[in-house]
Amino acid sequence: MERTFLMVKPDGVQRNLIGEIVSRFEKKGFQLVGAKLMQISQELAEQHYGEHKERPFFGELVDFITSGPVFAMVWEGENVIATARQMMGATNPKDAAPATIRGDFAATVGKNIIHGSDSPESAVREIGLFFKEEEVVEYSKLISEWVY
Ligand code: DAT
Ligand code: MG
Repeated sequence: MERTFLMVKPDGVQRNLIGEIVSRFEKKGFQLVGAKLMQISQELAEQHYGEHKERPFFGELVDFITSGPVFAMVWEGENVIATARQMMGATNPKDAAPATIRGDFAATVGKNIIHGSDSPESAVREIGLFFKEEEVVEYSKLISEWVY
């Protein structure tokens, strides 16, 4: 089963959106297999956003993601990487469709509420950056027979 890394960013935590966001992925039928509230270090932020280090907004991005606690998660399900990206909405909330997380709750690209892995390669990389192997739990739910 496919896995992805999702994270409620500091703005989402401050705005009390952890429950709302977890609820959307639960109701869709995805399964939570890892989660923790944590403070991201400067070093982890720079690693996580390494692909953007030459971009003009890199400094702001690192400052923002380390500005308060985040809620880091691993979710499992068929096609969860691409479907979660669709449920998140476009990177810039002004382009994000209604009924997406960014479309419903965010107003500006610098505070867009949620991160999600964009490919199988980044999912593996990001899960490995944020979670120890024993922090991701293997389990099954009877309800999955009613989802798949
Ligand atoms: P996403 O988070 O949708 O994967 P991304 O990987 O292109 O988007 O960028 C990472 C984050 O960087 C994004 O969530 C918000 C910020 N960002 C992206 N483009 C930006 C821009 N032009 N100005 C300011 N921040 C930006
Ligand atoms: Mg990205």
